[in-house]
Amino acid sequence: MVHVPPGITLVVGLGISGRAICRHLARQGVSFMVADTREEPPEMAAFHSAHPDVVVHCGPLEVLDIDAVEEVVVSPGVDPHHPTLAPLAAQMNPRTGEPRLVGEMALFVRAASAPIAAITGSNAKSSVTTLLGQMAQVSGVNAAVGGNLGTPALDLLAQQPDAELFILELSSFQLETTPRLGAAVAAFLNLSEDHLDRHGDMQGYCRAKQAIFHGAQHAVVNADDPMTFPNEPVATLTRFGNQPPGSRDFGLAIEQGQLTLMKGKAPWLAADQLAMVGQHHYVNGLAALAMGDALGFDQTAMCEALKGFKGLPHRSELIVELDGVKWVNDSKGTNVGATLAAIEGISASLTGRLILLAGGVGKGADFSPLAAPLSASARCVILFGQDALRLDEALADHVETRLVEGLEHAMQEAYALAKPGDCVLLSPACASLDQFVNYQARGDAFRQWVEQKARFSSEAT
Ligand code: UMA
Repeated sequence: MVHVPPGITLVVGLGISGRAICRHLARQGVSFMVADTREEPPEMAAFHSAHPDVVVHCGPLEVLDIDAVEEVVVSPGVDPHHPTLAPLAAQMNPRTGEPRLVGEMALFVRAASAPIAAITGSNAKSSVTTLLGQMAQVSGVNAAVGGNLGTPALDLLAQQPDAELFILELSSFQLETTPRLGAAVAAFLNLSEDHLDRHGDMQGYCRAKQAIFHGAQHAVVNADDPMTFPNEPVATLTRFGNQPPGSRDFGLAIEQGQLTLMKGKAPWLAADQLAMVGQHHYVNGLAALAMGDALGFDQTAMCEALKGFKGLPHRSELIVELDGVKWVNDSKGTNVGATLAAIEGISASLTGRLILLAGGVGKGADFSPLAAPLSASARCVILFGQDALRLDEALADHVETRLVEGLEHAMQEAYALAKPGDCVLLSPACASLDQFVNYQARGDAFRQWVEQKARFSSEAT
């Protein structure tokens, strides 16, 4: 057994968040030790030189005797239900009044002095977080933006100590270990199957995300997705969605023949003024407007920011139009809900058909919701990677499917099949880790292949 000294904090995980937790504890003068289940966590030399006196345990957690520890702070990628850790979640820490097992956001809430605007959801949370950050900037609000996206939340405290607002993207993993967030505005954008390998089922996944509302002053929820409504009382609430909105809510309506982003009966912005295309992007815009409005941002400034927002890489990103065929990179479509949103958002504006490239690690998801929209809009679905066969079983009765080895083969097939007016969409509905380092590498491979094709094609003409 390895004894963890009494009264200290144990940090579990030495990834991006774990290192940010360690830096935060060091700044606060708290004694801590670190454990990581991997025999060789990444970048150990850099860690030892930054924290020469900190003891690090690498390997199984089962050998740790953590009875005397004051608090355990787990990284988001570490399951708090691990048998060594789980008992501490049920015990109170008398100093903090919180469980003895928490995550990084518990430390953040204790230390932050500015209000928090928090965003969660299965999809689009990075887009809405970034967009709200740009709205804050144009409105003249000094906001620090990060969390599950970009800079870890605890590093923001040191990097922007004078921030007037923290805008944080939060994952279910981070929320699961946050006892009370106390956000000024908390938005739950949508819920569709993801991370069931960690949360067990949709109830467990939704429960983890609902923690975004603990102590919140204002909730922003999706009118079209009741699973996003708070399960606890929140003082005020705004809805956003696809339909004409209620009096204080945000939605879409036809005004003078044009699809328009509305607050109640007031038209705010015609959809065709947005740089991003696809109805799912309009709804993301409405979510950010609803949050900014609740935070008191200026309406004109918010609309300016929204008009200028081109979207994030790997999220329904138009790479090039080649021989009349659009090639769209939605590599961040790592779950069924994200891929559904991309299919529905893009196929509405196509004159031709969709060719979907999908596959990878399915994380136990049910792919059948993809069948109906693909049968309506797709020329073909080209499948690759670890769960290609599972996808094929769900789709083959409804749409033409082809099985190939990897992304490059899928792109070659798509190139041969596509006709002018079509769109080749990489939106895999799966994680990338069987064939790529991450979804960014998968999207970059897509981009490079298409850009090279486009270069050859322009040289040939
Ligand atoms: N790991 C171990 N043993 C350990 C610690 C980690 O095997 O002791 C493994 C985990 O199982 C995981 C990997 O190492 O496979 C990374 O886990 P981590 O907790 O160290 O992750 P970080 O590097 O700290 O990155 C995390 C988020 N990652 C996860 O939640 C898995 C990053 O979100 C986030 O940007 C970063 O903190 C900063 O806050 C990425 C992500 O994929 C983008 N998030 C998921 C999502 O968006 O769907 C939740």
